[in-house]
Amino acid sequence: MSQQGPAFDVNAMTLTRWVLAQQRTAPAATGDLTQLLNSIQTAVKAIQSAVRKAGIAKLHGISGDTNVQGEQVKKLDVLSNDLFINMLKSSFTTCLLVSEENDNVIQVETERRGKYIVCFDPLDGSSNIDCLVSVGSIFAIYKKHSDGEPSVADALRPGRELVAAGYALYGSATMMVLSLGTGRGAHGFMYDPSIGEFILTDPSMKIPEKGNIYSINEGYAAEWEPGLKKYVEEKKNPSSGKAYGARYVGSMVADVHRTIKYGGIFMYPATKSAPNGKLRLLYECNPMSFIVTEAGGVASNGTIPILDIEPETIHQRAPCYLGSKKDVEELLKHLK
Ligand code: P6P
Repeated sequence: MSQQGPAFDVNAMTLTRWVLAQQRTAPAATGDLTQLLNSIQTAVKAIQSAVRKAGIAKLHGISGDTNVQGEQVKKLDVLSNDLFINMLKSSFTTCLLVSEENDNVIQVETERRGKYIVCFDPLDGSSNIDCLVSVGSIFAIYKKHSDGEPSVADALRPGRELVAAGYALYGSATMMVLSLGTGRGAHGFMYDPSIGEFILTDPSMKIPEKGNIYSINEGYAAEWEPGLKKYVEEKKNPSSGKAYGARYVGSMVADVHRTIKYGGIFMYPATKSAPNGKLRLLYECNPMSFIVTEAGGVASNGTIPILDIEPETIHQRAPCYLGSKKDVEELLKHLK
């Protein structure tokens, strides 16, 4: 009698398989980006394992250091940053790294260099770790076009020039969402711990054209510009139709992923005390805006598309309004 076990997909579309198949569709592809994405996948698998057992493994708690943002760096932050740096360097495909945790750019040693620049936030939302709220990793990949030694200028490029971007969400499940370039769509892969692989579950993700959720930290409302105050008030007390729901996790990856799945708008605005907002352009706003745009949404700093901003410094901040096309366009009409 045959064993009736759970259905096992012997032909699962894993992230590794999918990236390899995508490589075959790009005639000039050398396989370096495939190698780079697999190294990021390895870092994410290790981080998700650490995040899931942090409380037991005593990885929570303050490591006693502070990062370039002046924030207390928790042990998981340090571990995640080390994983990204080590896996990226050992992929032999990168020449320059920008991390949320490092003051300056990280030059990859000559003998391990490749043609890509990676900007990343290894563990975004880390202030939520100790209370077990979802956190994430975010990455943005440029190809080096300049000759000679890699320099910070190779990273200070608008998000439009990204060749790939993505995030990992360590939530009720672990998911990676990835885009391999402008016009290539955004695709979601759920982690299956039973086989240790990411499985394609959300091909060609599409954000609803309009949603009914707004996401913003209302604790700063007193510092918002008048147009934003008016917009949020209208979401709560509309002149017609139903009020929007409010959702705010305080982890950008969780808030943006929900916005892609359900629609609506995520906002981290400029305020009087933070005239450029809080979120970092290179490794938060750009990659998340790239993914939202590939999913059919809109991402703006209130004046221009975020992907058109010309970066000046590696840790610069940008106001961020992103989500469903109709919701973001309605907000932009309210801003001065
Ligand atoms: P606030 C997390 O620290 C983070 O960088 C983003 O993930 C998140 O969207 C934002 O800051 C939350 O900031 O000021 O609302 O706590």
